[in-house]
Amino acid sequence: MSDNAERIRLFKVMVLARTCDDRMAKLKAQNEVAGSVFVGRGQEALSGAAGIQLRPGDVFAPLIRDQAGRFGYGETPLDVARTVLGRRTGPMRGRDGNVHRGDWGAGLLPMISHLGAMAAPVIGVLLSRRLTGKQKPGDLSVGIASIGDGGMNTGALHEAMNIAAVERLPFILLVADNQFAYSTTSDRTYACKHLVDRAIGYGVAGHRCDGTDADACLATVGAAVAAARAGKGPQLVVADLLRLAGHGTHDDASYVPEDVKSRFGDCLQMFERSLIQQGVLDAAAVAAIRDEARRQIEAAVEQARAEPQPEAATEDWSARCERDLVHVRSA
Ligand SMILES: Cc1ncc(C[n+]2csc(CCOP(=O)(O)OP(=O)(O)O)c2C)c(N)n1
Repeated sequence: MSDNAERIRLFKVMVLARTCDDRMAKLKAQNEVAGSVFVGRGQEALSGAAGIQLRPGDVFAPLIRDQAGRFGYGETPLDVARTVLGRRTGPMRGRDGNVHRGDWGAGLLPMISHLGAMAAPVIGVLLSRRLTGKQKPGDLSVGIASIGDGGMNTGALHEAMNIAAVERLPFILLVADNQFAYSTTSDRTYACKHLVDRAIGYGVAGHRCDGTDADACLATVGAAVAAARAGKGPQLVVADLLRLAGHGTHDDASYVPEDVKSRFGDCLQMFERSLIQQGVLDAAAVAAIRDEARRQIEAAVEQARAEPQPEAATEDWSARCERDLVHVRSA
């Protein structure tokens, strides 16, 4: 089992993500958000375990359910609030859909699409690092791309996995198999027994874990990251879980049958219970973590609300602006 400091770090990131997601969903319900809001309820353990095991110099391409991973990797609540509320002070300067945010300089790639588009950019960064002599053998910087079970069936994803395997890049594909591709059930999405079996076909290492068990996620993602860093090539991690919400706030997930719901617990509740039962945290410590998360998210929302939205007539609409280019030059 991971050490308790790491477990507490993961728990804090999960609480912060859940608090943030709930707050953004409420802002949407209050009509303060243009576009939809997507939440990662039920997927925080896997996502957070990935985010906290990356280090500066690594690359992370999160998807729409990865607030926990984003926070674990260093995204701030203020960047979230500014983007969701469309403020020009945000990382995408208020010009982009609220999940399409990132920071190239920090190795946090802005999402192009939820459907398989992010593996290739991560692999491209890793390959360029090798070709420009920036990798240290035996202690490689690694890249993680998140994907859902639906996205696993897109052409771009297969091409990216193939070249990652051929080049033996330090790439980890993190698959949240949440039983549904939007509302399509897994038996209508793929025919192999389990998605981890595809590792054999790609020629990469495969790992499987219970995505509702935070300790299992820490151990499994940790092993995959360590193997990639050591030069053992791409790693496929598939976690079994259920998203405990709709695809986005516009979807009530009424297509999820009760018997499926009863098979999967809430990773955050279960982790809290086991940390308390094992004496790692007590009820007062948990309450303090929750209060601190609420304080941080409220402060970010209040600050973002007071800031300006972009001015269509005067905004620089070019894809990259001077601020982005400064990051790239210094990378
Ligand atoms: C290129 C592209 N094709 C189709 C869509 C529409 N779409 C959005 S999410 C989704 C299914 C995603 O399934 P999965 O990866 O399992 O994620 P989940 O929402 O279930 O977590 C589809 C078909 C899209 N966003 N982009």
